[in-house]
Amino acid sequence: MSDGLHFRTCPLCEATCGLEITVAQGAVGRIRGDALDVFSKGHVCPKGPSLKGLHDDPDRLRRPLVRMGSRFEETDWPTALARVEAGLRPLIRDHGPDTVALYTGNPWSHNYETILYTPMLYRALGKNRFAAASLDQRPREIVSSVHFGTRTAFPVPDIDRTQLLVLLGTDPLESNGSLATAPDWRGRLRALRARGGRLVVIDPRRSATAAVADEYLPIVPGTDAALLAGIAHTLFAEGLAAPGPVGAHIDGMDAVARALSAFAPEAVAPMCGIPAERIRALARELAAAPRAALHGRLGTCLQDLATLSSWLLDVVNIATGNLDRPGGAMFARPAALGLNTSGRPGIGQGTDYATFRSRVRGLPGAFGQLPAACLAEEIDVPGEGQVRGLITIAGNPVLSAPDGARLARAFKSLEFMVSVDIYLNETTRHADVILPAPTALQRSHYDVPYYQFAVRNIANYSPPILPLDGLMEEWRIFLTLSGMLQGAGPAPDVDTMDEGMATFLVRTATADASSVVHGRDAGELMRALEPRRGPERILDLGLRIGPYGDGFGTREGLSLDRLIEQPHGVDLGPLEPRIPEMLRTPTGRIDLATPAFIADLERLRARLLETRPAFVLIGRRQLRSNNSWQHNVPSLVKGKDRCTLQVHPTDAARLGLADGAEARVTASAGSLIAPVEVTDAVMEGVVSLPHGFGHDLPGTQIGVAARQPGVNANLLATSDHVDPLSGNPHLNGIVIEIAAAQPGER
Ligand SMILES: Nc1nc2c(c(=O)[nH]1)N[C@H]1C(S)=C(S)[C@@H](COP(=O)(O)OP(=O)(O)OC[C@H]3O[C@@H](n4cnc5c(=O)[nH]c(N)nc54)[C@H](O)[C@@H]3O)O[C@H]1N2
Ligand SMILES: Nc1nc2c(c(=O)[nH]1)N[C@H]1C(S)=C(S)[C@@H](COP(=O)(O)OP(=O)(O)OC[C@H]3O[C@@H](n4cnc5c(=O)[nH]c(N)nc54)[C@H](O)[C@@H]3O)O[C@H]1N2
Ligand code: SF4
Ligand SMILES: [Mo]
Repeated sequence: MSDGLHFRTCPLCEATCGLEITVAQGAVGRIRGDALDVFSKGHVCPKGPSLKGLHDDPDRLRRPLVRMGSRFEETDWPTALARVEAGLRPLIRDHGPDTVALYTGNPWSHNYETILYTPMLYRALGKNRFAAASLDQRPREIVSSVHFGTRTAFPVPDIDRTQLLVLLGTDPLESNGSLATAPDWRGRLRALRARGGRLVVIDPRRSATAAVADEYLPIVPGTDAALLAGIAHTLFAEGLAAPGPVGAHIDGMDAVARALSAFAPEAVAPMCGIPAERIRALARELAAAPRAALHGRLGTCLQDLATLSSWLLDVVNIATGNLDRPGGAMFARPAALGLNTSGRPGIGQGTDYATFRSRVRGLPGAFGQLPAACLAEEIDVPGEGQVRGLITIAGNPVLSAPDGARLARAFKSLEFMVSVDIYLNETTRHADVILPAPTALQRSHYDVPYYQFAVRNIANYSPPILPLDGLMEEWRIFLTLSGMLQGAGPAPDVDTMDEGMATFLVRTATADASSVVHGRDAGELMRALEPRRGPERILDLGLRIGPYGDGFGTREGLSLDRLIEQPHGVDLGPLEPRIPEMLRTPTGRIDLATPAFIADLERLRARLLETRPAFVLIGRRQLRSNNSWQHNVPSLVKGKDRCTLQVHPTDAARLGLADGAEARVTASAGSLIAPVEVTDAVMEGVVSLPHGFGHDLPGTQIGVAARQPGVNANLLATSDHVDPLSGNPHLNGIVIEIAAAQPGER
């Protein structure tokens, strides 16, 4: 933590770019791409350098806030924590652990402190644990847990070696990629085409990525399962299904082929809007390509056929022989493998899908969490087990989840709410106490989750570069909350809890017959990890017992000390085949014919006959934005209004909507007015509005964002409309009506 040049991984999105940061007189100077970073080689997007603006933002919280009537007042940590304990502990004591809910948001996953210490917090709570994952990749996690036995075993498109890349519902040139960690998608896609490969993008919107593709296929929102069923049908019907070497580890292919018999391209084409000949040809191209990868992301996950779509993505990658082959869809081998701090299957690992359900609607839980779509009703519907207290960590569900207005009312009705966040925003304004988190520059960093689905195997550790300035590390906040909820008072002995967790993990490793440290003395290993504490000690353990680790002196290999010597990261090479070694299913095999997925084909079949609504709404991401929370940095929001409603010219003409005019958009859940952007990038009958805006709510402290507030797209989304298998909300393809707004209507 000194003046000079520092190198660290940007934690803002999944791409893990290396940054070069100048610090002078204790303040952040210039931030630019680290040209020597082994993975990103200097690439950054505009958000990386904005870490300076985020850190220096005068609106950012630097001291705990406690509610005094309708206002907040700054206070010291002991006072704030005592208030939290006095608010939450009696609720648990009197009503049981289900009465306090937890919501963890997206930045939670970009912070190894919060990830590694979540199981300790989970231990203090009941079943009402929610996460942004259930507004995102939950369907993919469910399919991965069923097929591969691990929730986070995501088949990653091997974009650096493939010859045919088909992207479905993902726009990496704006989002920088998802569940396929790769800095510089633009450069990698250019390289794909330069080596004679092809890029096909399937999206209802001619996205930035579609604009650089060899072929763009518009698809009706919410119909990916139909398209994928048509592709898979062709593969089976034409005898093209050939899984290759992984076939020896797969069961149920024939049953899947039979189950798909009703989904010939001619049957699915009217629903998805892609001609039957093109669907059939795409199936043949995928089968014939020497190396091909089909990658589906957010567009396929936020719809009511999402789990079915995720399942069919695997079916197609497997049937075309591309699962686990170089240039196909592969699995990373993360260096800190085995960092399952829960110490038991279920959280992070395993197949604990639908083993418990939500109180009000009976939606299925997964991996120790319930769908965020039922958070509001768990608070506002009275009865035994009702939620009365809430902890939010790095989340802004009032803007990011469906039914935001109902959520806001529900939060207001809570007996006690505490938020761990860096801003006083749309969600945290409802808290009784806000505990400020350090910024990315004030903590160490290692991408525990994202290296699990990187397109190369990479390890890169970043030390903190700025002091905590009186803030509390988030792992200490987690342990404090965990202890106080379990009755240890407002200031639990966090160091002893941490010692207990590390000892437990070391003992688990020494007892594991497959571990490199099996049979070793746990005390000796604990001493070898001295003097580290907190997430750094756990990371050192994970690296040393991981696949490239030094095994605590038994071989040459990685340790945290070795990573610290390599500030630009360590490149552990391209992805390598991992089946069957990585399979963690009870049978050690991949069963493709899961009854719940096959049964869900009935819903798709019924849908094939429905008429398409006149207008549906989808979202979009924008390079200079990040969900709801980076709109307070002037360098990112300058320029034109980005929260526009994109409408196709033909629709605009029919509706009498001019570019820049205001349109009223109405759905069953609500109504809003947004400025129109006429563009043929969207399909006819499809309009697009980005999410994460709507910063005009009272009681926040995000002055820059409030001056360009935009509208909250999720006011049009209802939490009632979900994918029944995952509980994910249907946010892409919301049925809407649209009309010119009357003058003065806003
Ligand atoms: N309509 C529609 N809705 C969507 C989506 C969509 O595509 N369309 N996308 C969905 C997806 S993929 C996701 S992941 C969710 C995201 O949903 P959320 O995670 O609930 O929303 P974010 O906007 O990411 O909110 C992040 C919060 O973390 C705070 N924060 C930032 N950095 C830190 C930190 O270091 N520590 C702490 N403690 N707090 C921090 C921010 O101030 C903010 O309050 O939204 C979902 N909602
Ligand atoms: N700049 C920026 N980067 C981000 C984020 C951000 O908010 N801003 N958020 C981060 C997060 S939390 C995530 S999860 C990732 C997500 O990363 P991506 O999965 O790449 O997400 P999007 O860019 O929203 O791309 C989704 C695409 O799906 C399309 N789409 C909508 N409906 C459908 C449909 O029914 N079918 C198909 N086939 N396509 C559809 C949309 O038009 C859009 O182009 O991005 C991360 N990176
Ligand atoms: S793409 Fe941008 S936000 Fe994502 S890691 Fe790189 S610099 Fe950070
Ligand atoms: Mo996300």
